[in-house]
Parts: sequence; C-alpha cells; structure tokens
Amino acid sequence: PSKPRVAVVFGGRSSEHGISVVTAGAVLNAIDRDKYDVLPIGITRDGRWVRAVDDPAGMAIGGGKLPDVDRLPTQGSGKVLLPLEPTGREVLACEPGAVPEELGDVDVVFPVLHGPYGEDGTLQGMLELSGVPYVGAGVLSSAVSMDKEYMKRVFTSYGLPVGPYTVLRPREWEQDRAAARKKVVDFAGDHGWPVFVKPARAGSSMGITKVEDVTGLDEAVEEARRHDPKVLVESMLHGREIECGVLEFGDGPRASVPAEIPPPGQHDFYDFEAKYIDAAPGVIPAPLSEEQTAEVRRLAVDAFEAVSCEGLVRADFFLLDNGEYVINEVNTMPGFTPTSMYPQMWGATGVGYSELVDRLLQAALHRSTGLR
Ligand code: G1L
Repeated sequence: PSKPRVAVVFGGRSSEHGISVVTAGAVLNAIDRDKYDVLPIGITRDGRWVRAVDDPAGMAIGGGKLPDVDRLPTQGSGKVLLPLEPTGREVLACEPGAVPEELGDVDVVFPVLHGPYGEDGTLQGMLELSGVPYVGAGVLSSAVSMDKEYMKRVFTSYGLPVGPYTVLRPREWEQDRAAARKKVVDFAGDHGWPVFVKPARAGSSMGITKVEDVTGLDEAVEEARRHDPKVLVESMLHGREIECGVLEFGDGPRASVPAEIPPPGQHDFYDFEAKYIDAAPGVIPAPLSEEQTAEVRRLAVDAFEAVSCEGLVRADFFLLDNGEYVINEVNTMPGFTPTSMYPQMWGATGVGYSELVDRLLQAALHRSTGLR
C-alpha cells in the first residue's frame, strides 16, 4: 500500500524564517518514514517556493547560525516549483488535490510558517481551494486567532474570561489623534497604568511596548502600527502566567498538563528569541492545586472550541492574584521544536514529539475536505 505523502512547507517571508526552518527540520526528523513519504518545500525570504533536499540534519542551527532556505540544497532545477508565489495567479489552473504537477500528488500539507500568509488563514485558504488537507487550524480559526481583537470578542461571547482592552482602529489614530489619545487615557483611568500597546495582528511579541504613562503613548502606538495599523491596548495583569496545550485526538480535543512561565527577569516580557529558540522556560507541570489544574485544562479546551480550532492550540492564561483565570491568547502555530513549551507540555503528559507529529498528521488526514 502506498504511503501518504506529506509536504512540509517552511521558511517564508517572515522574520521568523530561520526558526521555521529549524522547526521543519525537527518535524521532518520525527515523521515515521515507514508510514509516510515526505516532500520538503522551502519558501525563500522573497517568496519563491523551492523543493528542498530531504536532509533534516542540514536544517538545524549550525555554528550558532539559523538556517535559511536560500542556503539549503534544492532538488531538481531549483527553480520556482509552485504556482503559489506572492504574485502568481496560475494557482487557478491547478487541479484540485494535485498541488503542482512537478511535485506529484500531495496527501497532506504540514505548514511550518509564521505570521502573515502562514498562520493567518491565507495559506489555509489556498490549500482549501486546492483540496489538499493540512495540519492544524482552518481558515476562520487561523484568522481569528491571529487577530487579538476578534480573538477576545470570540472568547467573550463564548463565556471565557478576558482582560480589559481597547482598540485603536487605523482611522481613529489617523483622523483624530487627540480623541484616540483620550480613549487610552480614559481606559488607563479605569484600569490603571501601565498598559501594553500591541499590534492587533503580529506573530510572537513584535511591536509590543509597555507604556507607563501618556508620554510614552504616541511612540508605542507608532511602533505597533509598523506591524499592523490596528492597535490593541491592554491593561497589565498581575498574576502568574500559565500555558496549556490542546491536541485533537480521535474522540476530540484534550488538554496537556499546564506549564508556568516564571516571571521575567531582566526583560519586560519574553521576546521572540526566548519564546522560540531557547529551551522552554516553563515549569512543567505548573505548581497548581488540583482544582486550579483542572480549571485551566477545561478553559484551554473551551478556548480550542471557541475559535473552532483543529489539530492543536497553545492557550495562554494569567492566573490573577484573586485566583481567577483570564485567557490572554491562543496560538495555532506555537513554538514547535522538541524543546518548545507545547511539545514539552505534551511530553510531560505522555505524548512524545514523534507521536505528536503523527497525531497531527492523522487528524489532518481524517478531516473531511472540500465542500462540507
Ligand atoms: F502544523 C501545526 F502542527 F499546526 C504547527 C505548525 C507550525 C504547529 C506549530 C507550528 N509552529 C511554527 O511553524 C513556528 C512557530 C515554528 C513558526 Cl516559525
């Protein structure tokens, strides 16, 4: 019997290009070759799709340097393989179920891409059009989970507790600066300084500033707007940072044991490098009471359901000093190297890295595709 063919798509035009390649190397290394055929597909920093040589070891961090698709050996001509470049329109000529001819049939795509065009639902939409199943969240779930405003709106209407926030829409900031500033000052009047100013849609922790008073506001908003013209202002929550992994099993989503992220030391909050490259900084399992553990696991599964997620999600919470949980966000493409929080939490729950990868592939392959 022929094996399902897995296209692992990685790299891409985001600043997290190198981490994506490292992660894809770990995924390729973990895929059971007795069960699956693999097709590694790299996306260069300028958006060309190329067929990479199946060499997971060559995709690891080498000499302290992150790998890059442009430096990986490619297979075949090395020319653009897919009609899926930023400007490509030939995708419309592509047969459903047969990502491009040159590549042969692909049974499932494992996307390992960060940020815009990777985890925001756009790649997922393209794969829906192609009729190819893929690992992880679908179009709506990816898009909602990428947008901090809509994520909070969905959580709220699903009965999940969220922290105080306000939104600065592009036009508000551009057309009436004074009113926009007042909106934030009034918000801080109600909920206190400092506030966090964040781009509504951005991967990792980029563009986020902790603002102590109104004097730092304009600069923080301008910085956030470099990533997204829509900006979120959140109050600083006092409590412990607790994370939980959710994974889809045959009978539905289950939550891992939770982890606690220790309070940041010299940094104001974890930056992107700490989140993705460093070994998981968390304490696993989080030192919580049985009731607190059960509650956060329940909330994590609720969050998965709230955004109609598929495959997996990492749900991030604050356990406030008053004992109540608040959900901060969900991440449909969390850090995913073997030492990242999500795989570590599942490891502590009895699901190793290879089993994780296999469960995600199985969930994707068993999903119905096409019109539902
Ligand atoms: F496909 C999964 F399983 F949903 C998946 C894909 C990608 C989970 C996690 C990730 N993570 C990443 O791609 C990244 C955080 C390394 C992006 Cl740079």
